Amino acid sequence: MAKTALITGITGQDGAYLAQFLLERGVRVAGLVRRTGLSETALARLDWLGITQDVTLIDGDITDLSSCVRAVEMSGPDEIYNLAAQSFVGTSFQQPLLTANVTGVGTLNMLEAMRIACPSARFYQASSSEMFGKVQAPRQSETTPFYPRSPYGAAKLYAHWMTVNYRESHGLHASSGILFNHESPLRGIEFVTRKITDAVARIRLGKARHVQLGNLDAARDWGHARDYVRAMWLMLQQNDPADYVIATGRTTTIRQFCDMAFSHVGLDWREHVQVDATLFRPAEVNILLGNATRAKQALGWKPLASLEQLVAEMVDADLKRHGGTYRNLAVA
Ligand code: NDP
Ligand code: GDR
Repeated sequence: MAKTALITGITGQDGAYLAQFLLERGVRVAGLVRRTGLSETALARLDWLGITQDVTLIDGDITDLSSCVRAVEMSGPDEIYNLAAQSFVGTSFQQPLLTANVTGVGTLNMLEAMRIACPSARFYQASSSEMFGKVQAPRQSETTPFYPRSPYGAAKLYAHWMTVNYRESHGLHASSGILFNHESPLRGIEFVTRKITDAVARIRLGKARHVQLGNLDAARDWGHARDYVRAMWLMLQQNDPADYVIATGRTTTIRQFCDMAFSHVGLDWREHVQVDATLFRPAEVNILLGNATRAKQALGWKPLASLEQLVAEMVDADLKRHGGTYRNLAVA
């Protein structure tokens, strides 16, 4: 019998890749989608992957418990992937209550919906390396103490502990993936990697000259979203629920990322990147570096894409979006 999965946040980067991954394995996929998320632009990622017609979309909002219960009842899932969130750290400083409601309490709504309507399903929570924030160890693993530095990080920490609590007090098969940053051509334009690769494409094609960025010294452990959704699925295939760090074990500054992305099309980043102090965050997460040993040993998971491949794929996709390819240009 084919399994059924319910994905909240199916219109986001990870939701789209996860839906594709599950469909390829014969899993039926349903997604909780906000009414505004049913517009053509909101479905762009599913369209990009060519799978919009292959998934069942259920109208609802994660901040509304009745929507969550209804989505679980309608789809009857074997697996629930809770990816919906206000996921942009910068916005969480300006909209802390909305972030708490969506990213924090929204998770509790989904856990309650599962406990009430489908307690034998398996639950995945999209936890985040932002929970480590002001890092308490040079490499962060499942045992590193948390120290969130933003309303987003604090909301994710609440959701993380509620997931652990529902596992321990209600016996739910609920796992939490503490995922470090992961990117792709489907990354939202507000996040720094995509902002850079989009700018590289526009500058290369003569449509722009500069890009304004904030803190270039921050460092992140960046992987490819396609590798990370595989880890989510692996967690739910285990007999016992648990928490896992998913990371590459390599950290890179924003400055170095700029160098890689601009060099990919033969440009010098120093001629095009301008620092704008207004883009600095009120409290910064300076460096993240994950230790995914548990996932490697227990799940057999490891990242397949290198950062170099990721950067090249993102820049090439943005060149295509803006109507050109680097190799077609007489600038090489
Ligand atoms: P995105 O921002 O791309 O996607 C977020 C999704 O949540 C969208 O589908 C959005 O729908 C949906 N959503 C937002 N608010 C609501 C709501 N009130 N009700 C229902 N759906 C809602 O995030 P990613 O795909 O990058 O990340 C997926 C999850 O993983 C998020 O929870 C994120 O916080 C977490 N995470 C991400 C990491 C990363 O590096 N990408 C790392 C660690 C954790 P809409 O299209 O309508 O806006
Ligand atoms: P992050 O991702 O906050 O790590 O959260 P983001 O790409 O927004 O920032 C990474 C780092 O880059 C610095 N930075 C800038 N960031 C943005 N967005 N725009 C800029 O112009 C800019 N200049 C410098 C930031 O200060 C920061 O240090 C992502 C999200 O996907 C979360 O949902 C997820 O939980 C974490 O990754 C892990």
